[in-house]
Amino acid sequence: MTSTKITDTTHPPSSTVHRRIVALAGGVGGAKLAHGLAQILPPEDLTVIVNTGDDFEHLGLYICPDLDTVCYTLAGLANPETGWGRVNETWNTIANIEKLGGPNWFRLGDQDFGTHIERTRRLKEGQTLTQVTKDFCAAWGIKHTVLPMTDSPVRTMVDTDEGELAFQEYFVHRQCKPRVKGFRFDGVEVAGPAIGAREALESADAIVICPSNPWVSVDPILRVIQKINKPVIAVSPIIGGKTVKGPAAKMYEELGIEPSALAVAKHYRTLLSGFVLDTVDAHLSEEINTKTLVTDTLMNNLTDRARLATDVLNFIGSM
Ligand code: FO1
Repeated sequence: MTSTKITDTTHPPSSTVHRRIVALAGGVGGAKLAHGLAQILPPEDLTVIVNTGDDFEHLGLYICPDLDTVCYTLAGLANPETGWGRVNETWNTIANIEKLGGPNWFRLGDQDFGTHIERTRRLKEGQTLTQVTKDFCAAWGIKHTVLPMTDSPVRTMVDTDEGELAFQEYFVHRQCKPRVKGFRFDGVEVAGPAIGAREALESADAIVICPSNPWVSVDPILRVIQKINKPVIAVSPIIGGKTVKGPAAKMYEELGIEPSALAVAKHYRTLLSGFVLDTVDAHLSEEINTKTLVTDTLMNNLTDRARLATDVLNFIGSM
């Protein structure tokens, strides 16, 4: 209904209101905004709760793609080309596995392998994913709090015309080729939020839903945390009818969802106090039944991340 255009995007503007924020994030897009928020907010004012529905066991290792993407991004260790995996990576281990006839469809780099080996060892020793993530963040110099959404196994399962597939099998191995009919988050009914997540949500001034896929990456988090009684501001991952990265557009079409910022706002409608959409989608603002901020949401570089985070925080401050 109300459209607020913030024009002063100097970083960090003296007017930026510091609030205690919980950010909900999936993979690459979510990680970028989380990084922007981390550039502005002091460590005690930002907790990032990350989707673990994409986690899977592969080559005997416990792999958490979204959690690693967020941590690598916050630590400045992410591969800038893919958004996932490590910068300055080498690929000797996966090449050797391939040579020996093992599976090579999930591209794990040598440094990344180290993360999965050490995480798997610690989990087998009985540590929780929350504890392991906390220790890894400390080792990587991440000062803000990063939490997996849960310490219980939740698995995003994709219902397709070729049967039900685990998420990475569908998304990476089969490159989204099977026709998708829906999603199921196996284990979500019995999964409680990770230790610290409930407290972070209770002490937050606002919840920011980062620009991650609402149906696949954010819904599992919302299902686990269940109740939110704080203002929620979502940033659209869809710009000009297109997803910034990845094959999600095909997924939307098959699910009968028109890929648009409007569809995202409708998806979150019961939760929203505010919605952030790109300038190219400004015309949709009037149709969105909550307060909106129209701004540049594309994050091509570090400055963009901080600028969008500043805009979001100022939007929250204006409420
Ligand atoms: N995505 C791909 O499309 N291909 C890969 O080979 C791949 C490897 C990979 C390794 C580690 C990691 O943390 C993420 C990786 N991803 C890969 C990304 C990831 O699987 C998806 O983008 C997310 O699960 C969706 O949020």
